[in-house]
Amino acid sequence: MKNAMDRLFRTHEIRRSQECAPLWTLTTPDAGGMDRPETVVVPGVWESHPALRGYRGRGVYEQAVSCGGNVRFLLGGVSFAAKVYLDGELLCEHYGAYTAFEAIARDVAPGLHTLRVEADNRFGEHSALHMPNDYYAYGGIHRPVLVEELDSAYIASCLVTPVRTPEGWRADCRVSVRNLGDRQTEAAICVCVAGQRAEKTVLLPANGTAQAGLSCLCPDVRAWSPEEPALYTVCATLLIDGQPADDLIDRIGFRDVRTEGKRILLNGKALRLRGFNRHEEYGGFGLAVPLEAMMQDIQLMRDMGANCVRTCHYPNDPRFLDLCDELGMLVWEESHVRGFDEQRMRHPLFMPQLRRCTREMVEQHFNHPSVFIWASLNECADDTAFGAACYREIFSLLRGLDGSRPVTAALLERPGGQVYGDCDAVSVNLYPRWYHDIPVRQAVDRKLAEISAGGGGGKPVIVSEIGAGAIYGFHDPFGRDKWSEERQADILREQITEVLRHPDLCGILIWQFADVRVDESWAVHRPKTRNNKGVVDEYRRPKLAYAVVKELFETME
Ligand code: ADA
Repeated sequence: MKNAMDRLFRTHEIRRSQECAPLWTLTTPDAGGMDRPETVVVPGVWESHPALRGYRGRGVYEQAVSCGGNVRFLLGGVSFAAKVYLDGELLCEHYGAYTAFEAIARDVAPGLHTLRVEADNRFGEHSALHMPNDYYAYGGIHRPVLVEELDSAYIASCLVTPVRTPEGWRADCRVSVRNLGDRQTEAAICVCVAGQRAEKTVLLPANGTAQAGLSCLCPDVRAWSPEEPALYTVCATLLIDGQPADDLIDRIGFRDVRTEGKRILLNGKALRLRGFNRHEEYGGFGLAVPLEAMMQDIQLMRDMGANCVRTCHYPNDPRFLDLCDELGMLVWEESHVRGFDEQRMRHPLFMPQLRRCTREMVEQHFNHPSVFIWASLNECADDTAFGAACYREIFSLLRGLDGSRPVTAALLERPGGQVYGDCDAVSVNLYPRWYHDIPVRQAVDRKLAEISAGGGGGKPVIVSEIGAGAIYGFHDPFGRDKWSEERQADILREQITEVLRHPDLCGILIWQFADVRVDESWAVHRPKTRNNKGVVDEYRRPKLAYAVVKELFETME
């Protein structure tokens, strides 16, 4: 085992937490799999292996781990359905590739044990969110796996809301502690934020969870902003019988976000969003983007003058969010769903699976100061009564989980939307000059009129997607045929110029940062089985549009 690398800083001083060693044995028992086990690297997706490029089935990962006592396995992301076993005994199941989950084994005899993780990327009725789509549903353990040895209780979460008061910033902490023991126990919770401390005694119910709210006034901290991304450490400690039993360390930033009229304000200052939609994918590594590549993506986006990234269409790796916190890159994060009509939204598992993904996203990524807005339900049926009710339910879930950030949804470019009035900021995906030939300004004004007529007038409006496709290396300087780099650059020039000069829009997110693999069922409209609207290709080689985006993002207000 090695030191945990699921975050980019140390998360425990007391809890024994380590990352599983990278080599696992992978067996692929279903049709199209390999006839014998192979050694693979975790985190990774099995599509990286030449024999498993298109494998859709189960992948059984095994590794011997040395542990004992109360053991918690924390799996950062398994795509997309998972079962976790220790020595053959099922510990837990989880659905959804993009959020972390835990598997707990109590009173494990100290020594070597077999950890087995079964990942499954087969589509079917059990899966309402993952389906053949305009991005690829990979298979495997694509984020780090931790092994933790716990005391009789542990800190499950510590969610911190920064609050601006007349006396300066205050950190409101909600700490959740889970008791693994059969007896009710008294414990003390202590939080330390930017050097300020607060403490509380709680009663932990037998085999249950207790919550405590603690606040620290932090008058001397600096605010977090894209220009000056000041970060502070928050450390929660659990004491049982006066002895340290567990801890949880995280990083926070002090800032507030709210909407006022047509603007989104961060620390009272209007945001002008210039950014990208980014799928979590890199060339041959699929969903398991190496840390260095995450960093390079942010550097490339910043090089083009971007200040914002949208994690389309699902929650991202917390290491990517750590980097955004660190570098002052604003993040729009959304729970996992893309482009469902009403029929799909009526799938009996749709709302339960979406609710769960949404809840996990907010609870796991609550403390990242870079996340300035929550979203969900990209391009679903916002034009029917049933669909609109789903939007409203998810918005109210988001607001209930976190009242400190605005909520939005990227809506389709079509009339009849019924939820403009329910969003804090209205977001629209527009493709003028690509899917249709209406001039950009006209398409934007038409949509703004619809938003106003549909109850969203006077709210901030974000162009959450806009873009055009180009195949890397295909040039047509004279004819400027579709799919040429020249045509994409032309279209992006008009799109960015018109959006950034429009007085009623507060920002633009280009679709998209990099080309991504799509499901084969999309290939007829997606040359090379890729969504080719990236400004860079899947290996981050810049297309001509790169220079256009850079020029406009750097020079236009
Ligand atoms: C949509 C969708 C994206 C992508 C894009 C496109 O708006 O949200 O996932 O499919 O269109 O390339 O057409």
